[in-house]
Amino acid sequence: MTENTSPPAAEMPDSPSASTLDPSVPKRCGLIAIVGRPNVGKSTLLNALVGQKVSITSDKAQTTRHRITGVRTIEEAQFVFVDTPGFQMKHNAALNRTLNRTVHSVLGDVDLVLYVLEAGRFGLDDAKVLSLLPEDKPVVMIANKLDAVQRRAELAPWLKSMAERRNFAEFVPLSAKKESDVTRLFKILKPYLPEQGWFYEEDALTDRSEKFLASEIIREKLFRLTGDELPYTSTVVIDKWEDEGELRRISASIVVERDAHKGMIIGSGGERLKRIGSEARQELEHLMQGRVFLELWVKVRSGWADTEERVRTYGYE
Ligand SMILES: Nc1nc2c(ncn2[C@@H]2O[C@H](COP(=O)(O)OP(=O)(O)OP(=O)(O)O)[C@@H](O)[C@H]2O)c(=O)[nH]1
Ligand SMILES: [Mg+2]
Repeated sequence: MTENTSPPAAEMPDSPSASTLDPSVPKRCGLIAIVGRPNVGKSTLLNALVGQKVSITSDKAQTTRHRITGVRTIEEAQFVFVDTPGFQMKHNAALNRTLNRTVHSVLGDVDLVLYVLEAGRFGLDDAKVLSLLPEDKPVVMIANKLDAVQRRAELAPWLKSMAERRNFAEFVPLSAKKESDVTRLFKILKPYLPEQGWFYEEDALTDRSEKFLASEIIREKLFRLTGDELPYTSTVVIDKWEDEGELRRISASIVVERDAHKGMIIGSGGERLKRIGSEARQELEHLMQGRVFLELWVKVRSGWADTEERVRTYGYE
């Protein structure tokens, strides 16, 4: 269940400061959406592209719940990637409607779409996502998890069949976990960025706050350390955040729908909750480069994912 959490930093030259850029080369900047069904590796790819973890990942479907922006500036080009929740059709609760709306609203604004699949697989859920992609935008097909493909020879006919489904701008089989693949992807994407000024500072990584990242990191540990028995509707809310010099005092609640779920998270003798807290604290200390005191609570709020109002209260746009 534990996974390597640090993404490979893409092997790109350090971006020169703006003042050293050749002024005769125009700046480029573009919005690139990352879409696909749940669990294909969208967030893993985003983190690899940014060179730092900005979006949480797990082997459970529907890990990502928000639109998350990750930024990478290389020489004159600023890539603004938008990670999205895996498009979901199975359930129809308010949470899912909200997640799907997020995907739709992202697609309206972007210059380019990365449509992520698992290499060699194209199911109904992948087809549904494909049918949502706008006709008038270039779409790059990413066949991810190439490292997991046993029979490479079968990939060529699969790619050919994919080419018949839509006029894709590019086909890129890769592994989001392989540094050289990620470097190659930047070169492929750069020509699609429009010539225009940058939207973010040169060293920006994300538009999300530390507080948001903290709640997400706790949710990641929760997802990774509980089995499939924990419904995906559990969420995390930061109740208190105090900076005392180098020390951060954070108090957070894990919100679940049933008493039984509360027991699963706490575990026997409180062991599981302790482990979630301690793994989250270590990662937060690494992210914030300072000591963190983390207090975790578990609360039951039945039906929170079923009403749109509650979903909004918990920070889903
Ligand atoms: N073998 C292999 N596994 C990968 C690769 N990329 C991602 N994964 C794994 O696939 C699982 C899902 O990754 P995520 O990045 O969370 O997937 P996602 O598409 O963002 O999922 P949702 O947010 O739920 O829509 C995790 O267990 C990753 O470690 C890859 O290139 N190779
Ligand atoms: Mg994700």
